[in-house]
Amino acid sequence: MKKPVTGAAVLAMSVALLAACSADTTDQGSSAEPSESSATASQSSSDAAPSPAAPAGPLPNLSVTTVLDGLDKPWDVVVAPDGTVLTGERSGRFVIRDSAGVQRELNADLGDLYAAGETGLMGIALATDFAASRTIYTCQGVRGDDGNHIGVMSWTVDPQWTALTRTGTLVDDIPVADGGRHGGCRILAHPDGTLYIGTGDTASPTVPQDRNSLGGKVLHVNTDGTAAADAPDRIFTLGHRNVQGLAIRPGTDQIFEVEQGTSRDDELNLLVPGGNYGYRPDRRSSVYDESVPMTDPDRVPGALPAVWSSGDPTIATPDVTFTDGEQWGSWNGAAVISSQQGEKLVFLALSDDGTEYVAEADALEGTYGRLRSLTPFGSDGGFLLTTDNGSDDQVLLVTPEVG
Ligand SMILES: [Ca+2]
Ligand SMILES: [Ca+2]
Repeated sequence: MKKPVTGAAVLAMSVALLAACSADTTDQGSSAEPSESSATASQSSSDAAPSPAAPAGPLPNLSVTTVLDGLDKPWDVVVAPDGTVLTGERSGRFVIRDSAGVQRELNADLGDLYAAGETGLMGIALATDFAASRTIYTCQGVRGDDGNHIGVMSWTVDPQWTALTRTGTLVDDIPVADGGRHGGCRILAHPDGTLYIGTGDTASPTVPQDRNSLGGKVLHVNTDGTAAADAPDRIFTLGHRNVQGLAIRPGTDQIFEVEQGTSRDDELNLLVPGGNYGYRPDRRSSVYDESVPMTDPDRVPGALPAVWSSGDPTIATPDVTFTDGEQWGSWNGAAVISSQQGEKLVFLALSDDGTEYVAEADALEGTYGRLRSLTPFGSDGGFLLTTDNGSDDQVLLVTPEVG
């Protein structure tokens, strides 16, 4: 697990990342303050942005209110322009809090949903043009005539928020394991209209490194399901274990991913087109070997190092978002990672280039049980958070207390 590093080390790290090398040789300072010694950095990194100072103060106190309750494993949550909050239970139910504040269920045909173990109704995203198109995307297990898979489909919702109507299928060939283990699956709707899709490796030894499988990948597709320009065969990045978090860092074009570690090393990764994130659990024939590292540069040459990892043991990290508002003070712009096993949020202040973290702080530890999904909410710098306890689960609104 890497510690916060100096500015010089951040520069060295960016060089290491560009060169696709392990970070193990990076000189790691003990101070979180930026260094003045960046003149020693190599020429290729001389125009890299300097690392920001670590946050000047402690994390603000958090205010938490309940938005939806009485739920059973709400997996994802989105907020529409009219203020409607939509969540979906993994077992197959859409629930909203409408703009009048009323909690109610939406009608939707989920008759072909494959819900088992970790798989079911998972990622939800509003289309970037939702206000005009009323289009919503889901990623979910699907029972098919030729076996089960995980699919990404489009729906429209009526203006009164009474029913979702399925309108198409974008992706129908993401693999799923019998029993649903490591099914992913997160959707990120990019402002440019394309979709990024984080998938799981189906607990299969060869899937993460197999370019003929959509498992253990981050996919990048257009809204008709075709490959985006930077994603041959739809594969944007590979070598992942179980991708359940995707987020754009505000004010940048940096896309971050979180994935679930084995018994250790949940990871936050900065995605680079074509990047291989180094999970290769096929050391023993036909065995899903989870004793391999989450990033294995020896067996996966060029494997990209994580920006942050949990170390040992895993805390189980299903999503990431970013603080976005002056209310967060010196923690504005930090990554926020949710934790199921650790029952907390982890805040990470990042270097400008996104390749390193410069400070870490925990919040809400042990307060709401297992925590799953994170979604930016509104103009007061808050975000929505779903719990993952299996009974009386909630969608919470978390905001920083000012002053
Ligand atoms: Ca990795
Ligand atoms: Ca999210």
